Amino acid sequence: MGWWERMKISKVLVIVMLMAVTVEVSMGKHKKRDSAETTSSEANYNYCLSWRMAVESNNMRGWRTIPTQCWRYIQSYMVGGQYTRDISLIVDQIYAYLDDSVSPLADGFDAWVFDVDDTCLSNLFYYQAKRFGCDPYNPTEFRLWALKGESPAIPAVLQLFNKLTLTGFKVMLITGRDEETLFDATFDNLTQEGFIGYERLIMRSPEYRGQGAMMFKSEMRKQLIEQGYRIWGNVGDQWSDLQGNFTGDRTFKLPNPMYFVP
Ligand SMILES: *[C@@H]1O[C@H](CO)[C@@H](O)[C@H](O)[C@H]1NC(C)=O
Ligand SMILES: CC(=O)N[C@H]1CO[C@H](CO)[C@@H](O)[C@@H]1O
Ligand SMILES: [Mg+2]
Repeated sequence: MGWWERMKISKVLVIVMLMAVTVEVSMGKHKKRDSAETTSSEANYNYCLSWRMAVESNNMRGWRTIPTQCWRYIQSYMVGGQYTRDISLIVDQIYAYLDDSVSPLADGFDAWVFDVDDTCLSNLFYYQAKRFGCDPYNPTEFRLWALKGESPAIPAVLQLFNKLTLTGFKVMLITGRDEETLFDATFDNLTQEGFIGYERLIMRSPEYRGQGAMMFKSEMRKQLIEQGYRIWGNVGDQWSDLQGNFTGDRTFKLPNPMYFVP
């Protein structure tokens, strides 16, 4: 082999080595970038999980929108199965409570209270278009949605509802929805979705317009108590459904990380 041939071989070797180094360096860069991305998406997930827990435990109040960075997290929570599993675990607790600790007197005054929106009927379709709560609450648009009456039942809650009505409980649906404009749509939608056989659908009549949900619902429950009802249980997706006066012997908070009703 002459010097010229050797030079050619070593040139090729050098080029191959350079290429290998280049590939390795760029792969290293990718690896670095991937792990940086993973870390930041993990951090985001962890933050949004903390945020949701703070909301559910009522440690965070008066919030108007979910953080934009949690849009996808809340979406995946709501439609990916965990929301449904959380509700079903809570409803199981209610069945256990009914079996172990409730002794209805069967005198026609054993009552149970449910909220309507995102307790009996799901507004998930509406909130899907609102980036799961990243967009601020818009009362006009929500009213239009409620008028359309396209809210499906939350299946585990409907099952519980049926068990309660069949075993003689007087089920009271108490909602902050406006009675004058939304009674028909709400009543029809509940009926179509299978909520049949309840005792009362209590809505916000004109004199209670503008009153906070906790005050309004407390007042409605007070009237039930004054009429002789015993409220064994109270189920809602907002803390304002469950706090205040005459809250019931036990309250059950369903998850709702999409909006906050004061
Ligand atoms: C609860 O009852 C007390 C005493 O009647 C009243 O002052 C208060 O405003 C009530 N709270 C609510 C949230 O209704
Ligand atoms: C989902 C569902 O059953 N929607 C119904 C609610 O009630 C209205 C009437 O007010 C029906 O048009 C919807 O189909
Ligand atoms: Mg509600």
